[in-house]
Parts: sequence; C-alpha cells; structure tokens
Amino acid sequence: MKRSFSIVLLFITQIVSAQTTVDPNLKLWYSKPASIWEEALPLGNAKTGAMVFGGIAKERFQLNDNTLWSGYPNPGNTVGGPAVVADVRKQVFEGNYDSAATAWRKMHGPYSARYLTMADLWIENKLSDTVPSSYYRDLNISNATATVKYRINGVNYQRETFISHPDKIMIIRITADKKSMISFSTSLTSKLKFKTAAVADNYLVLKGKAPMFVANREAEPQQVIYDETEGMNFEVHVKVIAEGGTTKQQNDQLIVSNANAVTIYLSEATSFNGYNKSAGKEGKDPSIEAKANLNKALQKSFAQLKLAHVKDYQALFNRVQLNLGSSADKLKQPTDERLKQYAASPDDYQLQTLYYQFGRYLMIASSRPGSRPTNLQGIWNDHVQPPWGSNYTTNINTEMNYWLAENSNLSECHQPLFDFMKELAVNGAVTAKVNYNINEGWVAHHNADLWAKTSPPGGLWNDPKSMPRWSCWPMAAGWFSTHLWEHYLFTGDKKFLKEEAYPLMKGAAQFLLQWLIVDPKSGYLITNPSTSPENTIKIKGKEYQLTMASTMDMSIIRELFTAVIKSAELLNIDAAFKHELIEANKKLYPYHIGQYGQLQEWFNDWDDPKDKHRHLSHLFGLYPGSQVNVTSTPELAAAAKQSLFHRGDVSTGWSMAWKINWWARLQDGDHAYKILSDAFTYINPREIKETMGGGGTYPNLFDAHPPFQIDGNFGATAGITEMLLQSHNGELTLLPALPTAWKTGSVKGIKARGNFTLAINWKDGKLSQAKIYSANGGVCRVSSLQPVKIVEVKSKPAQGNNSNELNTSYGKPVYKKNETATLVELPVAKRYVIDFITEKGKTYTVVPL
Ligand code: FUC
Repeated sequence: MKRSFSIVLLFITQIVSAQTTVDPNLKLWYSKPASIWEEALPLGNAKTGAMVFGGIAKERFQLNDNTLWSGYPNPGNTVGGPAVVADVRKQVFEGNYDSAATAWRKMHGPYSARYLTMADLWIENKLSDTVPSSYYRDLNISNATATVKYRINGVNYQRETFISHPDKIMIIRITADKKSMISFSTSLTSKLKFKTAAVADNYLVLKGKAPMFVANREAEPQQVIYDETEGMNFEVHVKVIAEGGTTKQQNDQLIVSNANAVTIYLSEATSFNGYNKSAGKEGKDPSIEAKANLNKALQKSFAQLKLAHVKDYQALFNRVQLNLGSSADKLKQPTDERLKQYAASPDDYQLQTLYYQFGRYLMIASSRPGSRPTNLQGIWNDHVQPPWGSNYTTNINTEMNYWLAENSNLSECHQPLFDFMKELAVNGAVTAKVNYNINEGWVAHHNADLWAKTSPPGGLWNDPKSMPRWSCWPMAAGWFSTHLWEHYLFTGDKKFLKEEAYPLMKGAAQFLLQWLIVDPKSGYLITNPSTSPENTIKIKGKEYQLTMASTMDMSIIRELFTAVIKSAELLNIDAAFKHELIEANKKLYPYHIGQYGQLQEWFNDWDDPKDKHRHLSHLFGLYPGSQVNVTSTPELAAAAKQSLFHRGDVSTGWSMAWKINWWARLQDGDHAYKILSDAFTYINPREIKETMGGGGTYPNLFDAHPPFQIDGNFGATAGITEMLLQSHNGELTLLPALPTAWKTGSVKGIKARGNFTLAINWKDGKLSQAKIYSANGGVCRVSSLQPVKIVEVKSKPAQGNNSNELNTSYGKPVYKKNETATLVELPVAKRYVIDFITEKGKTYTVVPL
C-alpha cells in the first residue's frame, strides 16, 4: 500500500515537473530577500493575494483579499442635482467656466471606499546561524510558484508557495535536506483591528475588522474610523501540518520543532455579501467559507494541490509564447540587476519577454470569473490608506487593466469587469435619475469601489481639494461598455452580445443620448459640462477646469454609439433606438485639427504645445478606440501624432503604457519601443519619488507610477501585443509596428478580432511565416508588408469592406482642420491586403510570395 502510494506520488511529481519546464527562463529571481514591499513577489488566485518576501530568519507573507474594503454601500447622489446641472450648463454656455466649476462642486458625493491590506503571516525560523552560504528566491511565472532556497550550516532549506485557484487555498511547503532541521514559530497580525488565537496545537485563526471609513491619504486629519456594527469582518485560518517533530500552541503562535517537512495551509474570507449590502450589518460569516476551503484542501496532499494549481494556471498562461530574441548572458544576473542595467544596455530582449508575460501572469493571478475586477493595485496592497484608495479610477486606470485581456488570449479574465458593470448599472440608473433627471440607462463617474459607487466623487465631507476636473466626468459607463463590444469582436459570442453585453451597452448609450445637448451656437450635439480627464485649460494665463464637448467625451460617445448601432443590427433588434443613434452620430461635435496640426483636446483651440500632462484622453479614438487610423483617417492620425510629440515620451507609468499603444497604432514601432524602454527605468522603492515625475519599474517588475499601480504592467503587455498584431480596422495587420531592435523573433497564441489565433515568425525584420487558426470561420483579411499567399487555400486582393462582421471598421469620422495648420509627416509603409475564406477549426499558413 505504502509502496503504491509512493509510486503514485512519484508519478504526480513527474507530471508536475514536466509541466513546469515550459520555459525555464520565465522567472523573476533575486539573490537577496526582499526588504521592502516592492521587492517582494506577488502570488494570487484572484481572491487571495500574497506578497512573498523570502526572508531567512523571519519570513513575511503580506496578505490581501479582493473583497476587503472599507465602507459600506453609500451612493452619495445629489438630491437637487438637475437644478445644479442646469446652472452649470448656463454658466458654461456663457463662458463663465470658473463659476461653472464652483457650482459643480455641489454635485460631489463622497470619495470611494478604500481597498485594504488584510494581514501578515510571519514565520520566524530557529536557525543556528542567519547568514546563508547561498541564497536564491524566485517567482516562476510559468507555474505561478514562488520559491526560496538557502543553505545554512550545511542544510539546504526550501520554501515553495502558491495560491491555488481551483482549491481556493494558499500553500507553503517547507523542506530541508536533513532530517529534523525545521523549527519555527508562526503568527498572524494585521494593520487593521484584529485578534489572533491558536485554536489547536496546529491551528491559528485571525479575526479582523475593517474600518467603516478611511480618509484620503493626503487629508488632515488622517482619519480611520471603526464602528461597532458597520465595517467588514474577515478571518484568516492557518493550519500547520508537520512531518516529524512537534507542533504546539503558545499564546497566539504555533511552534514547530524539529520537523522534517511542513505544509502550511492558509484560507481566508470576508463578510462581503454583495455590493448592495452592509458587510457589517448584513454580512456573511467569514469563518464558514474560510473553514470550508481549509478543510477541503486538507484532504489533499501537497503534490495533488500543486498539480491542480499548475494545471489550472497553465491552461491560461501557456496559450501565448513570445520570443523577442535571446539575452543569454543576462540570464545569469538577478532580475533587479538586469533592470538597473537596462538603461545602459537596453537590448535585454528576454527581460522584455519576461515583463510581457508577467503582465499576463498578473492578470491570471488577479482577475478570474467570479472575482472582483482588478483595482489600482490589482489585488496587492499593503496600506490602510493606499494611494488613491487603491480603488477603481475609471477615467483610464481600470480600463487599462483590461486592455490585454482579449489580445493576449485571456478573454475569460475580462469577465469580472463585466460583472462589475452589472452592479454599476443598477446604482448608475439611480444616479442618472437623482443627479441628472435622466430616466433611461446608467451613468458612472471618475471612480468607483466595491460598493459600485456611481456618483461624482468628492472628498472628505466635500473636501475643497476635490476637483471638478476629475469629478465632472459622467463617461465611465460609456467607456466600460466598449469593452463588452470588444469582447464580442474577439470571441464572436453572440449569446454574450445579446444577453450580457447589449443591455449594458444600450443603457450607457441611453444615458449619453439624454446627456448630450444642442450647442445653441454651432448646432452640434455636445456634452456640457465636460472635462478632458484631470487636465485643465489655460486661456489667457488663467486655468479652468471644465467647459464643453471635450474631444474625449465626443470620442467615447461616437465609439459607443457605433458599437450599439452595429450590435442592434447584428441582433436585429431595437430599430427605433438604432435610428436615433445613427441620427445623433451625424450631429456629434466633430474632431478638430488645431493650429499646431494637433488633434484638438478641447472644444476650442486652447491646446498648449508645452502642456506635458500625463493624460492625453483626446487620443481615445486612436487607442483604445478605433476611429483614428493611419490608413483610413491619415490626417487625424497625423494630428494625434503631433499631440504625442507635444506631450513628450516620459511620464507616469500608465501614461507611458498608453503611449506604447498609441505609437503602435501609428505603426511607428521604433517610437513604441523607445517608450517601452523608458518604462524599464529602474525605480528605487527606497527613494521618495515625485508622483508625477516620471515612472518606471520596481525591482519586482511592478509598474511605478510612482507609487505602484498595476495599470502600467497591463497596458504595456497590451501594447507589446499591439506592436505585433492589430485587428481594429477591418483586417489582421501582421507586424504593424515591429521595431528595428526586434530583428528575429516569434509570437504564438495572440488573438485578433474575428476569433483568430495567430502565430507569427519574423526574421531580419520581415515576416517569415504566420499561422492563423480560425475558431469561428469566415473571411480572414490579412495585411502585410510583403506580398503573401495562403498555403492551404486561394486568396485574392482585398476589396471593399471586410464581410466578416467581427472585423469591423469605424468609418471615417468627420473632422475640421484649421486651414493654416501643417500636419506632421506620417510615413506609413505600403501594405498588401488579401482575403481568404476560412473554415471553423482550421489553421492557415501565411508565407511570403
Ligand atoms: C488618475 C491619474 C493619476 C493616478 C490616479 C490613480 O487620477 O491622473 O495619475 O493614476 O488616477
């Protein structure tokens, strides 16, 4: 019996190790323990998050739960809002932008709640010495496991940690290569209110409580308010299974002595019971969930748990392989050292690949069907008062988090955003009604939280620091809704379009249709009031926060209305509403090319060419939107390029990630690559950095705004994909922005709209072969720099619109150009475009003629 058990074990171990050798270089590794959070390594199953420090004498696992937030449902809508808006509109039309902004403040609700740190698990090792003769720690992103190894007094110790999605459990496995050498104490603490108790010799429980209110990080006083009943409860359960030796409780710690090996099982849960219920008063009992998950996992061995974990993770992760060129010599150096050297020798292609795949890793670790969507820090946060509340900033950051989901083949990880939208749509219908007297559809503003807050965010009891330039932005529902449409274009899932996407998209369009008003002077449909997120307008030396019809507002509306019109057509429904949108689209305030040949940001040509603001929201139509293109709207594309030149390259982390995508869409691979390289600027987490002074990357490859924000990681992965393949303009554009630096390489498994999966190989800067798998069938239109043929079937030169309804184009939006403006050059290489018919389930080979 024993023998057959060990054979099975051996077999399991072999499978695990076979699966873990996918790409031995996909590791972030270090020669020292982390001594600061931005050096620790993230693990997660989209519910539990942990930062692993890799300590020797003392190990720390900083823990999070994606539902642990401050607060409670607190809509914060403004009764009497419609009268305020009427006043604001009047002031804007009269040119009194200052008084308009002051009046708008009455619309401010509370700021969003905060995403909180949960707890820390500590392991204090009893070692004869604490100076190791060797040390190594890594995060292996090909199997989502963190490993720490060190040698002390002739003993090799190892700790392996992973957080399993299928088994909802965190596992730490401690081993040593000599018997009876493992001795440690373990404890749990929290920065929130908590109590820990050992409930058995090997069982520790932390019970904690979240504050009902946490003030802005910058606010005075720095209030963190706890309440008897309000505020979320949470529990962390830890069970220690030692092989050999003894385990006993001592006060609120567990003491393990002289064990041969130890497995620690950790489960946790909160009382969160839905976005519309107080988790304090109507919460779930967190102990039920935490215990159930723990007890279930305890039935399984470490090997079984690891096997299931790796299988589940690799089913998503292994879909894409990227090879940008080797940097064999650099592999011998720890990741942080490579990052430090990047500026001097930016040819570390493998680090770029690692960073790319790290973005995909983070998505799988933080966003899965059933979880909350990723917030500003994904799911990893060590603060009670995190920067910007670690909430959902919806005027770029939350959207950017999901840009990679479709094109980097993690479509199902997009789902939490869609589920969140359903909640926002419920609250947003009330905000639409109360604040704006709009009885159709839903609205959401500049930030949101676990409680799906949709009102314009103010601050601490109407903090004067709250700015209309960010709060006055009722556009989030519109932008989010374009994600639903994109999901449909990538998957072709009509059931999703009909049942899930269309009702939300329609609701967002209904609100915006009512929100638009006629500008009495120009006769166009415009938004008023309107901001260009967070930027201000300088007119004759004075700064203003809001006006009307910012280019971003109009672009989001145009993009959404077009998507809803196309959806209604595809689904053959809502003819009357579709007609209304078609008519509205014709009357929308058009794009303008301003005096400097730039894409105008504002209603009037107020743009300042010296403005270096991190937001360039007026380029929404270029990316993530699809209205501005180098081929179909070259003048608008040239104007967008001029706006990019004006703003410059270096900016905050997320801003640079957006710029990678924009330059990719402009088919300027070298400029995209230049910004990707800027994003690799090493940011030392020990130095206090100016928040808006330029971003980069922390030692653990987390994006630095600074501080840490995950959007830049996700945005850069999306951007690298966009450099290799685009499909937004009615065709699959192969290698649209291949930089000179990526001479020879390959990518496999990335996705194009139309539900095509591609493998692309290039050599000496030229396409050598592409394979296209067609999951849905239909016409495939391919564009490439060389003439190509399809090995399996005949192709023909493309003509007219692509008849594949998933490879749609957005037409040519109307624009006005300042006659005196000169446009910057937009060198775009000639491309060859062919069509061929695909069959569902077949693969096609593209080769140069
Ligand atoms: C917006 C940005 C900031 C930051 C914050 C979370 O306010 O302008 O740069 O990313 O969100």
